[in-house]
Formats: sequence, structure tokens, C-alpha cells
Amino acid sequence: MTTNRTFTMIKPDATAKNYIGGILKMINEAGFRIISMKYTKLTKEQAGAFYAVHKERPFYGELVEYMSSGPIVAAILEKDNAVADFRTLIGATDPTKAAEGTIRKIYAESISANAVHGSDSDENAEIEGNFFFSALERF
Ligand code: 3AN
Repeated sequence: MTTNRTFTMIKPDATAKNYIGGILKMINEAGFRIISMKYTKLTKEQAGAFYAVHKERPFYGELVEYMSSGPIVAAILEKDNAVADFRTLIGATDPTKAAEGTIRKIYAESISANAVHGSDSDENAEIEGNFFFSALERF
């Protein structure tokens, strides 16, 4: 099944380096339309709740610390086949393995500070979008 929405975050490493504009430009040029967008900062509790599915993974503590270390941009995006196409646009989790021309290849610094998040399924796109945006903020 294909859907038309996904969820993304521009992570603290990328906001700190003034990459927000460059990343949004790539997202728009790839044909994604911004449905909802917010510049904010997560508390440790909020980052822990957002990444609760990774609770058992060895990098969970580091991930929560990192994602609450600075501002982020959260957004819901729309395009045909949004989840899969956005994963292609951002590239592999590890930027050293990301394909040329992908957002992570261009902007990410490491596997944890990897510039952007992209939902991995339609179900998670919905859950993650709802985590950040109320019904009134989803157009
Ligand atoms: P992706 O974001 O590409 O779907 P996941 O879901 O495997 O990757 O991991 C979620 C997040 O956890 C990643 N975006 C990354 O920031 C972090 N992460 C994943 N693997 C590692 C790792 N081996 N060491 C540190 N952080 C990691």
C-alpha cells in the first residue's frame, strides 16, 4: 500500500549548523509539500517517549540525550508514496553508507547525529505526526 504522508524531523546537529534551509529546499525540490511544521526543542521525557520503540536498543540513552540537546524542526510532508520516497531521499541511517545526493550523505555527521528523521512505515508516520501536531495543526 502507498500513502501520501510521512513525518520528519531536522535533528539538533543540522539545526545547529544552519542546515534547515538547505534541507527544506531538498525536501521541496523532491516534490514533498509541507502540511504542518514546527521549530521546537524536546525535553528528555518527550524524546524518550517519541523513541520508546527503541527502548531496548543499546543506543537508546544516547539517542534521547542527543535528540533533546538542541532545537529541531518537526514536519508532516505530503507526496505520493511519501514514506518510501522520503526514506530514499534521506539515505541510509549511517551517513558513510548513504547514497550520493541524499540528505544524510550531504548533511549528516554520524550515525546518531544523522541530520534528519523519516518515518519507517505508514502507521508510524501517523503516530509520529500526531505526537507533534494536534488535529487543528494538520491541514
Ligand atoms: P532510521 O532513522 O534510519 O530509521 P533507526 O530507526 O534504526 O534508523 O534508528 C533510529 C535512530 O536511532 C536513528 N535515526 C539514529 O539517530 C539512531 N541510531 C540508529 N542506530 C544507531 C547506532 N548504532 N548508534 C547510535 N545511534 C543510532
